[in-house]
Amino acid sequence: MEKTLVIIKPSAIERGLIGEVIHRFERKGLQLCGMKMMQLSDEILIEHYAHLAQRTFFKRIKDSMMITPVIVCCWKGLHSVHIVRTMAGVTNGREAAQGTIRGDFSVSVQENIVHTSDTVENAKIELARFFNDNEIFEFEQSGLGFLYANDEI
Ligand code: FUP
Repeated sequence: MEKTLVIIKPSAIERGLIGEVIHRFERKGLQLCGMKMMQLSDEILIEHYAHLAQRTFFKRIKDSMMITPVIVCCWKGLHSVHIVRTMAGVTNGREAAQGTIRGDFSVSVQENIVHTSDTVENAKIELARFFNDNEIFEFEQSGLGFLYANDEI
């Protein structure tokens, strides 16, 4: 099963939305298999946002990610990368659909509550960036028979 990274950003920490975000993925049926609070550094953000390094807003987004500690989570499930990204909504909170995390809680492009991995390949790279191997836990998710059909997993 796939694993994907969610970063609960300072915009969520400051606004008391940590539980709300976790609750949504939990209720969906994904398995939380790693979670920790950490203070991000310039170094890790330069790596994480390398695809935006040439953009004028690069420093602004890096700074916004260091205002408070963040919470990094690993969510596991069939097609979890796609599911989590869809539940987050599009980048701009003003355009994100109602019912998505960004659509329900953000009115901003930058202050958009969560980061979610965009592809399976990037999820692996990003999980390795934010977690040590011993911080991701492999354990059986109870009630799998009520989450999936036999031939789905
Ligand atoms: P996403 O995958 O939805 O998190 O979006 P990106 O990786 O493209 O962007 C990373 C972060 O940069 C976003 F969360 C917000 C910020 N950003 C801006 O502030 N302005 C932009 O035009 C694009 C992204």
